[in-house]
Amino acid sequence: MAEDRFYITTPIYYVNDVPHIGHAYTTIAADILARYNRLQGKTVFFLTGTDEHGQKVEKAAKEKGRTPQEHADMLVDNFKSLWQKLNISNDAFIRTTDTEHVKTVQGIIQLLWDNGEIEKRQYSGWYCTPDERFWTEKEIIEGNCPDCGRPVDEIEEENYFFLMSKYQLRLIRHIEDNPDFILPHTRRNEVLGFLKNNELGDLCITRPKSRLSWGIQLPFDEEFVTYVWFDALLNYFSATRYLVPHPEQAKEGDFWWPADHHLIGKDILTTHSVYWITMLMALKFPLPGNIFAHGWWTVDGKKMSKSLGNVVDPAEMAEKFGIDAFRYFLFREVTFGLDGDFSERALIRRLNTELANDLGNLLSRFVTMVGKYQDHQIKIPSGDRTELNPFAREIMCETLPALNDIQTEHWSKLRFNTILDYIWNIIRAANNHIAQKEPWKLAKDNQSELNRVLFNVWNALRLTAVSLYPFMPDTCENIWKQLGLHSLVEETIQSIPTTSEQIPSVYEWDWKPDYAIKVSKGDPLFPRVDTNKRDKKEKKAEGSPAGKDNKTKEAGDNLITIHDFAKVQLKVGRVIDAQRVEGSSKLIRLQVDTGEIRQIVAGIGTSYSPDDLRGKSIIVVTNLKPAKLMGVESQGMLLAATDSEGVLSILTPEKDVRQGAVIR
Ligand code: ME8
Repeated sequence: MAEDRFYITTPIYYVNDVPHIGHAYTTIAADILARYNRLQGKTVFFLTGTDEHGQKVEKAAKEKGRTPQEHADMLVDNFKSLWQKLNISNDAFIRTTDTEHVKTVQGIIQLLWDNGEIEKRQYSGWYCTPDERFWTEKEIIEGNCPDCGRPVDEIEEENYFFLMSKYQLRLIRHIEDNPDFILPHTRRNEVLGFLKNNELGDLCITRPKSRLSWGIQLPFDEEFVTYVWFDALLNYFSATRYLVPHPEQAKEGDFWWPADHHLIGKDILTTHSVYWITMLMALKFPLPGNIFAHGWWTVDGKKMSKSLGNVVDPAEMAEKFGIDAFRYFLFREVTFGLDGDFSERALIRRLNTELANDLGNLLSRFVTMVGKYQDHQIKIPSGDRTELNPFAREIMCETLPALNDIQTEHWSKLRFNTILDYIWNIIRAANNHIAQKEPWKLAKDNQSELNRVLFNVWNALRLTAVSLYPFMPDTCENIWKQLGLHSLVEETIQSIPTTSEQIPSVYEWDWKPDYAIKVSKGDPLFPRVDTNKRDKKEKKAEGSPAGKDNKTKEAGDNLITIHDFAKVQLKVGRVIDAQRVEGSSKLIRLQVDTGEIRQIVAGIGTSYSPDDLRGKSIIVVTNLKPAKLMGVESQGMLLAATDSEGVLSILTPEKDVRQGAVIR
């Protein structure tokens, strides 16, 4: 991969889905990385798009009396306009119905056919129409799809198969040799566990036209089309042939291929880490640098679904709270990689405290003071160029290097909320500095110290703006302007050192533009949301008397009473036996003695092996309704903590306690 270019992708979303916060999440994450890399002076290609072939689009179009193409043409704007509203800086938007994409897919499938990587076979399997996926007899659960739980149909037909199975060992080796190839590491372990415990099959990549015509026709057999996964995954490559900033570079070898990161949700990890990578191996194309599978958003603790009516519209959130507050919340609230729960209340809490109080107030107080005490001028203290004062030293020698230094790997491992933590250290340090130094007192009798303090805060705000820009681009340009500067992006890029000259970087303490700096007040960055007013409004809407129990509500929606807690029966159990559930890298079946023997199926297989568990004392919820996981009954649940990398740690009593002991 060329050092000076950066290629990032999102999944191409099903065109007939209504875009929601899940789609926005992946796309904003890609936008953050694209903007960060542009600020580093790299040439960036940021690709998103829509997946338009397949049965679901064909069926929906028919129901509406349209051709599939007309249907896709109408729906694609839902995504394009949302990305505009959310300030997404994608360089290209690919549609799998683009003529050039279709041609590339046909060229590639022909190549694989010519090289003996594809075979025609009689096939029978269990087909899940909503997921457009075949399952084997072993995989289905009581006649239902193991993924979505809906009924599957048995289908027998001739089809073309990509001979994926022969790449199984090579794939395992590649993942083992490249520890960061799949991130977070828990997902990598899941894929490795799956590949090591299961025999990889070959991949059915076609449908007979008689059953599905809305796909890409095979160049060597007009009775068949290829669609969804084979067609869709190839978008990442085909875009580098016709949508890149400089297509001529695509022709000269591989300037744009492979991608640095494929960002996806955890739902499509197998298709990317197994199907896609083995396809690339068969094509002898270089492999991408990383596949990052992030976690899943629920809403107020529930899965988002049209039937529950809880699908969150990102455009509505951005309108209500501001684009940047919404973007910030998504990456501040949850470690990228883990699952998260969305609620407006949590967003408002962060908006009011971290954005309006910590950052917004800091800027507004600072700008007011510079106006009042220094006639809007920033005066650079003479000594500061050679020797940093203690405040500057802390930021320049500790916080910023940790934030920017690629050695810390925060950016390359997509640790967004760790990065935000560092940035907030700068903001808090600046707020403390003002509180300690009391510039309003210095203004009376110590002009030179006042200059220094205000210069310190100016710099802290300036460094905050450049560092925070990828997350909140408009807000940071606004801060930059209020600080008396012209253009954050242009001035940052201009200040990047070239090999021959040493131009001071904007990340340095003594950076200043070559024009007079005039600090000027703008609109407040983040107007506070009045939670009392909002609660009253909500209560009114619910028809209940307003204002009565606002206080308890403020304290947290998640509070439960002691009676609620008493409903949960917790006991100490001893693990008598543990075995992996066949076909799953995550699930372990435990026999646990809690005074009686019960079977528990726990999703801990990526953090523990069965051997680690035998003989262990654990805490078990014993009055949970039994549930089936991959067809195996679980009579309870064990308790475990998750760290920021998603690694689990099972809770165990501090002293030796008999099995069956009640926890209260
Ligand atoms: O799977 N939480 O498209 P898709 C977090 N066309 N992310 C979510 C989410 C949620 N609740 N819901 C959706 C497809 N996503 C294929 C992809 S790629 C070659 C083909 C995000 O419209 C997440 O990125 O179902 C997930 O992987 C993607 O949307 C699935 O989008």
